Amino acid sequence: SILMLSWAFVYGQAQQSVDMDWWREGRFGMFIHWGLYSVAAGEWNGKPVDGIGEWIQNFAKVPNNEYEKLADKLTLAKYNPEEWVKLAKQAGARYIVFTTKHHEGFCMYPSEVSDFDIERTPYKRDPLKELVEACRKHGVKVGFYYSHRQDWREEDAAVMQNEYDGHYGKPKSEVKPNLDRYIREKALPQMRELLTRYGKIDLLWYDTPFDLTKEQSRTFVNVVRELQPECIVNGRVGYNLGDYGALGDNEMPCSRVNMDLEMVATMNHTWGYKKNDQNWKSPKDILCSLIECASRGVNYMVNIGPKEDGTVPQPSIDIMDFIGRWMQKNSEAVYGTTGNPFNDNFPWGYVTHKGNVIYLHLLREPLNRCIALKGLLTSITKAEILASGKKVTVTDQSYPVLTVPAHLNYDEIPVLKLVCKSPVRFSEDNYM
Ligand code: H79
Repeated sequence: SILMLSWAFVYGQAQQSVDMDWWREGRFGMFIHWGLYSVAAGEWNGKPVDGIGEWIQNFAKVPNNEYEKLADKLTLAKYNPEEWVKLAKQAGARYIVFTTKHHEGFCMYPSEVSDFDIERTPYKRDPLKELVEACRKHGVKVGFYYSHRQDWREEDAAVMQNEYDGHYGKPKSEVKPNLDRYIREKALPQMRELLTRYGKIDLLWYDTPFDLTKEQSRTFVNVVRELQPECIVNGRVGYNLGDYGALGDNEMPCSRVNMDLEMVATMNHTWGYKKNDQNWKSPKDILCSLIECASRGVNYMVNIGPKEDGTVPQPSIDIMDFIGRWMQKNSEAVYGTTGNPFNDNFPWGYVTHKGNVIYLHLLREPLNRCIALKGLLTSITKAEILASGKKVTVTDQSYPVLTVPAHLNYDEIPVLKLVCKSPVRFSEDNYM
């Protein structure tokens, strides 16, 4: 679509100077948004504030000297990063990306560069260090989100259409941003902290490059290359300089793509926790999105927004558990696959494949329980339901026709696994 292309251009196509294998193989990640906005939880002065929760300071026009008081109430009282990592891992997610600093400017780790950091909270340790250790312990890759262009604490990183009078304690018209100063004296020094203190970091996730110059974006790539040469950089660093492209938030491509892309998605309508957003997508919807992404050849990173004490909202846990139960039996139809090799989309669901194997993910019963695979240039040697091993009938006409068993439970999204004689190839024209 035009929208997808535009995001791909803005946010960057893959440069691939680093090894992308684990990221491509993994296909599935878990995003964590946690900051002062988690304390506000979508309300200001007792009133609900519309819009994504991590933007609440901006939407409710809260001056910095009021907003910072939230730090007292970020208790982390039940913070146990191993539980987060286990939540990701049992669902089958292979990587976690954590907000070290979002647009609000608050550092979720002790920073020497700014005192607007975790040391203002009652928590007296470094939660970032503890999260990284938990990820390593459980073999989950770890990524850092860092808002490199927007930092609402800094006059020099103002995004003028968004800031408002009183934000910095003076009129907006008196703010003369010097973005280079912010980058030199805050953002890059903080990047150095993040990239030198925590051992190996697998992914750096920048956001909203907006009006950065190409040189400025390049410095954010370079600091990663210098300090962590194996670390993947996401596309939102700007100017096609990342290792993979990006879609918009919650944006799904509508056909297979032949570049490295990642969809980031919310489970409700916010990234940061909002107590008044109970508009959750269903577990099946989220699982379908993961599968749809895989069928487009795209990674899927789904977000959780923990509360200020570190607990994860129950609907998010339920969603991750639901995905985990499916992945336990069907993960080979996701990991290491590439997208739908057919020219078609299908009314019954999605297709992934790798090597000699095709996976048909069945969201609903095919018409007459029949699936015709027109244009397949190899023959099928084995066809079964992946989770149960139940055999599926294949009749060869000029193309294979499968008859799926009666009474499959489509709420469980059964996967039909087709082993072929040779690597899967399709005719350019399925209808000849
Ligand atoms: O961290 C999540 C979002 O907070 C962040 N990206 C994901 C992963 C993000 N920040 N900005 N954007 C995405 C672009 C969206 C900007 C908008 Fe707006 C916020 C559109 C409406 C609200 C800024 C303020 C532009 C118009 C009003």
